[in-house]
Amino acid sequence: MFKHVDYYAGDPILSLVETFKQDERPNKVNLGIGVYYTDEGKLPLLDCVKTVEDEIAAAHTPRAYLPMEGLAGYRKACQNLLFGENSEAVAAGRVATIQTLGGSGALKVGADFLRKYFPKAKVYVSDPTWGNHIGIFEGAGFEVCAYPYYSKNHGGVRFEKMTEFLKGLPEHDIVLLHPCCHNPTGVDLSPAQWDEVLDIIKNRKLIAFMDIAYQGLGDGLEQDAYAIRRAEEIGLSFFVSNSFSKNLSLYGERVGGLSAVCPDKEQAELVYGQLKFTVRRIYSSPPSHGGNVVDKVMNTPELYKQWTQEVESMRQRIALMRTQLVAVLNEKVPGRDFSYFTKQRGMFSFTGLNPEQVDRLRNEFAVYLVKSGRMCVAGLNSKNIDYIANAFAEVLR
Ligand code: KET
Repeated sequence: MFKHVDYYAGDPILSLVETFKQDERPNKVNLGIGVYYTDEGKLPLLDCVKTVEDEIAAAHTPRAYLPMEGLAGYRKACQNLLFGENSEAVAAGRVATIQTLGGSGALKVGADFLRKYFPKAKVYVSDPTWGNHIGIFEGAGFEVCAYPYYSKNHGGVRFEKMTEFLKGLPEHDIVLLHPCCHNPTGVDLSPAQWDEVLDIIKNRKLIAFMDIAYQGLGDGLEQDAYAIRRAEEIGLSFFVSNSFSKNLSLYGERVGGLSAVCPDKEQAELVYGQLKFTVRRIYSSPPSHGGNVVDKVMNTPELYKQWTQEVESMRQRIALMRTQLVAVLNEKVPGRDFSYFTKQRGMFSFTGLNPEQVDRLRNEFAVYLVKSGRMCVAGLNSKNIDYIANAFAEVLR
């Protein structure tokens, strides 16, 4: 019956987690998947989350279905975080937001919606991008192509090539953008560059799809939303997918959101209806536990404040690891410029290591990176940083 089924070789990021688990070497370090670990190398459960979960457990609430669109307080919280408390678009009812199954679920619902209403569009992702961007949009039936982004030569953005390319795209093609903490490179656009890119998107009538999975871990919660706020300000209609997996450390709860900024309230209502319909036809409604946790943390002033502090300390720890890594590498591998590690933002860094060097790190040192040379900086800590820098120095020699 199933002989014709294609073999699935596994996902390059997720498979690495499994291989890592089976590795018995005591000094092993997982710098593969985009997960934040504490300085003790542990996956944190945030204090604000603990407080809410204690309350939820004590209340022994029955588990009703959530509505297709998720919890109202949750959706409001997504809007506040992304567009700011004083957003004109939100106040005007022009933003349709739903709670989704993580950032991935948001991408999928958005992709299915766009495929239905813009069937002729092509999707453009940055070269390179998170692998599953391609998977999710191809899975929705789109042809996915790439726009120039990262330069291997200078480690920055090929900005002229990028803007030239975008200027050549036809109306209503879809451009996937990372508002902050670009995955996998860690190389972001500056605010001035965003202004230019968003103007092109507006003039060419392209559809921006902004995927923000690391808000708060780049330059701060507000700063990281620059591109989104600017897009609203210049009157774009666009999509935003967001994730609480990383900034609330709620990976397994599948907590994300999808927002569509529309030209007016009437269109937002139409889009909102179709987003709900899309959800109904895929998984019906989002999960309630994670939804309730996010809702309570975001809508209780003391907990919200505590959360912003907890995100800020994660952000600062990542930044500190970047500085320390550069300091150790400068000492161990003199004459090479490692400053790119501190220029990059967020959880990831493109190390510049080639696939053979990545293999050597794993085989000889039990240090796991994604084949592309992407490293999750949030896996570094004060105890393993010397070991890792040494291992890097060895394979770079
Ligand atoms: N967008 C981006 C840019 C992203 O890096 C991830 C996850 C997601 C969306 C998905 O978020 P979630 O809320 O978990 O559905 N990236 C990490 C994990 C993964 O590959 O699934 C990673 O790149 O390691």
